[in-house]
Amino acid sequence: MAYQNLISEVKENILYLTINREKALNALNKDTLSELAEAIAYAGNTDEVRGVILTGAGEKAFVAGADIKEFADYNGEQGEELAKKGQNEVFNAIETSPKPFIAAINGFALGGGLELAMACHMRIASDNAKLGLPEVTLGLIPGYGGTQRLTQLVGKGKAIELITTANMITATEAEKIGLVNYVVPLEDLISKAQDILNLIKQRAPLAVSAAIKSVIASVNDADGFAVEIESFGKCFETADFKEGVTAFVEKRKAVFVGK
Ligand code: DAK
Repeated sequence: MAYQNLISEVKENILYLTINREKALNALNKDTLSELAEAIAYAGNTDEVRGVILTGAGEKAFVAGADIKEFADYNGEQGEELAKKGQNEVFNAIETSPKPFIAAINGFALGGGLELAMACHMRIASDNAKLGLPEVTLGLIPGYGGTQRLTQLVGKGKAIELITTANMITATEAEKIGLVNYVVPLEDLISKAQDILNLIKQRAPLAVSAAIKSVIASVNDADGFAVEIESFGKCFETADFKEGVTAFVEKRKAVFVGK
């Protein structure tokens, strides 16, 4: 897929998405959000992709926020339209994707950039990364789910502190409060994300998707227990379930087909 603001490449069943506006610290403008929306939908719909690594171009920023220059003169209606499209087609679409998304945070993850990372299923940060939600410095609040997802990840007290002070924190602090899963040197960032996805690739694809769906139901108003029960039942109907238990009994490695 050829995009203007996004580098998209599938290698060994992993989709690598790199937001490519390095001069603007990979700030999210409307076109970038549209391209992301398309790539996210593609990842969800093709068996070729077993997981996604989302990162930013260069060594300075993952994403330094929504593009402030672009939305500076938006009116309420345009703001609402941007919010609806972004929330549904990008942020919620990542969170509810059947494929695991890992944010590889290679520098500043601010505002909408941190919100994008929080919509992913896991976050790995390089040791130079800085994370924060500075929206109140612009007279805004996080608008791509940040107030909700930060609270889910770090709890109410820390979320309110981070959002109302607009403080940036280091990758190490972010790991301490549960905002990122791991902190690694910048040069190991992508390989750490690959290691996780390579493990997931060995597991039963439909079970992986069902597990993500059930976990996400716990944070999204749904009855998570009911979702888990239904998803669990569906696993019994898959060929991969039969293969998994047969392989166990036969003391061999399971070969899953995603059916
Ligand atoms: N938007 C546009 N351009 C940005 C940008 C951003 N968010 N962040 C950086 N840039 C641009 C800079 O303007 C500069 O461009 P030139 O001046 O060279 O043309 C270039 O990137 C390099 O940045 P700096 O020169 O500032 O680099 P420094 O190393 O000095 O500083 C910095 C790095 C990350 C500390 C600084 O750039 C900075 O503070 N950036 C802004 C961070 C920020 O406030 N981000 C949050 C934005 S608010 C919505 C939902 C959510 C949102 C919006 C709408 N809806 C539901 C509709 C989210 C809002 C936000 O994210």
